[in-house]
Amino acid sequence: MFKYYLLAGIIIAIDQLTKWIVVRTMEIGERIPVFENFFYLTSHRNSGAAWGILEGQMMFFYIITVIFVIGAVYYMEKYAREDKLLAISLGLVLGGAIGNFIDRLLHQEVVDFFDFYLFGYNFPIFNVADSALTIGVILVIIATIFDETQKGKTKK
Ligand code: KNH
Repeated sequence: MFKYYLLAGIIIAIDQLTKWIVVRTMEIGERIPVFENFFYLTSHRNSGAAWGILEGQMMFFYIITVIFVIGAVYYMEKYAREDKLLAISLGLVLGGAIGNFIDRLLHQEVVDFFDFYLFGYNFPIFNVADSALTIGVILVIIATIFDETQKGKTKK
């Protein structure tokens, strides 16, 4: 059980460390090309959620994040023993949500720096916490679907 909280803790540490390095070494708006026309490190701030939606609605983000965290812990305590994949994905969601929560609590905005141009489209700049959240949510969906199919088979 504990190792999934450790995973969340590692995500939070990596997220906060990378954000700290970006804040300390880059000006806002500064861009470092990693792979020309594909991947840049751009120092960016976002006081909203994905695509800058709900800009500045910090109280909303605090409430939603607390719900995400409580939900993740509840399901981790409930299901982690029999479902490793679900536990790992909940650890990712937990780490990601807390990572952005720390930024919102301290600075009322989130530090972003992964800047990808996919087929000419500039995907919103994101950070380690967003990556953990997105991968975690996708894995939760996969784990849930997989469990449903497993239950379906054993029922017959
Ligand atoms: C991120 C997005 C697609 C779509 C949402 C759902 C809102 C709750 C609080 C959080 C939210 C979920 C949680 C209010 C970046 C704990 C950039 C965002 C998403 C999700 C739609 C900034 C994250 C671009 C603040 C998943 C966003 C992006 C957040 C969730 C892609 C398929 C991430 C990833 C990897 N981050 O949610 O500026 O816009 O860092 O913190 O937002 O608000 O791509």
